[in-house]
Amino acid sequence: MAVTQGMPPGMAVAQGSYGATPVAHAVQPGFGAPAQPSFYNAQQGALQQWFQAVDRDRSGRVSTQELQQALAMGGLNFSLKLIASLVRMHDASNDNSLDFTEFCSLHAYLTKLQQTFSRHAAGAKEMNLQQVQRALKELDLELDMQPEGAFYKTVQSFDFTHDGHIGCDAFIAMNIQLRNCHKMFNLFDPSRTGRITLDFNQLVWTVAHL
Ligand SMILES: [Ca+2]
Ligand SMILES: [Ca+2]
Repeated sequence: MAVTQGMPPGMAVAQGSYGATPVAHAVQPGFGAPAQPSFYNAQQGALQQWFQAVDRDRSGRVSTQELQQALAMGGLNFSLKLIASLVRMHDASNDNSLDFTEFCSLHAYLTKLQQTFSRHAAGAKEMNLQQVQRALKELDLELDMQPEGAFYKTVQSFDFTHDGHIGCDAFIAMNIQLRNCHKMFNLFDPSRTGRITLDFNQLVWTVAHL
């Protein structure tokens, strides 16, 4: 368990259950296609080398900026805000950077998302709405499917071309946001009632963590 955000305002006890999946050091099998090594299909030794290359200032830790550059090299162009969110998700030591173990955890997480995307996209570069729904379900993220419900609104917010299809980067970004929503919700719902009440400042605090 890695609650890295501290306690939500106005909450007596923070019992967030969301944390980085403890799969550090798992050697991920490559998933075909790319001939040149990428962030995803790197084996453990390659991952160590990658970590050292990413850690440009040789601090032994990967910063948000360093990670952004690394992911961009792997074809994932994310905003610094999203990267910071990704770092928080895997930053078990809570120092705003990733050591090698945390980096491996991040790698495992992104690999899982990428593999899920590839499987459901069935070779295409984008997924349609049905495929997104099935992929999210597989990742235990089931949302309200009504026309104006959470699922469609969320996908829409990542579907910048408004054609009902999203690519892998958008799928990953969506997952990060949904995971963070889950984490924040659980922080405000320690006894798991399935319902929370927020005042304005708590809402602002929550949004700042997404
Ligand atoms: Ca560094
Ligand atoms: Ca850390």
